[in-house]
Amino acid sequence: MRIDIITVLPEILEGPFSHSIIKRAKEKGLAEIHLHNLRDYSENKHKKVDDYSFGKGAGMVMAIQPIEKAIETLKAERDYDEIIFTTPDGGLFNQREANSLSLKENIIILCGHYKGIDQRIRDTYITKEISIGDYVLTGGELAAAIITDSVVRLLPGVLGDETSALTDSFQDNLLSPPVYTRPAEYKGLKVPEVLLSGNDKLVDDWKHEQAVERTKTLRPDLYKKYLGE
Ligand code: 6GU
Repeated sequence: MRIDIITVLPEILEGPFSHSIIKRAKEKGLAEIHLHNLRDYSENKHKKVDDYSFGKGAGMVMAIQPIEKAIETLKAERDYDEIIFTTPDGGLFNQREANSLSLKENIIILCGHYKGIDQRIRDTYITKEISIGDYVLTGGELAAAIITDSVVRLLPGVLGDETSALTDSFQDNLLSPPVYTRPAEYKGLKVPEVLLSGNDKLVDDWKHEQAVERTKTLRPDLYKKYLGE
């Protein structure tokens, strides 16, 4: 899978993709992540990418020209399955969306900034608008990092068997059960007996029970989905 991210702040996104699992996914050739500095596409002599908004209302708006050039340049190279814009007024991102994006071949993520982008870009190019939660960030870069991370870890071969995405929280609308490692007793704190039993069926039943109980208590909204309500 290839992900092209268009941003005015590529520096922010260099860190998140240079470590651990995502770094390894890139090295194995399972994911290509390309950062594009929007300023490089500006035809303005000062490399400006924003301008005052028409009508009343404070705040700068990301202009059409650099974004159009960036997107058209990429589209000339390959077809894109999705052109995503990160914005607080987008649809809420969740595991289902991550699963769905992980099946695409090529996607563009355009990071929002300032007071938004010229609506004509949204009307012309954007196929999906995504928000990562009901709060406001200074820009869409962290959202793009979150989307990319959650999608790349789902690609076949990225996670080993023991960390398989199939047992994730949210995969079946349940939180994960508690986990323990050695020692079996630490300063009087004991690991639940059943986990030491060696009885796979008992262990699986216990884990499921715990997952259901946790979800009911911590995420009643998710519990309703689990029950199919
Ligand atoms: Cl995608 N962008 C910004 N600026 N704020 C957000 C967001 C995105 N998602 C939640 N808050």
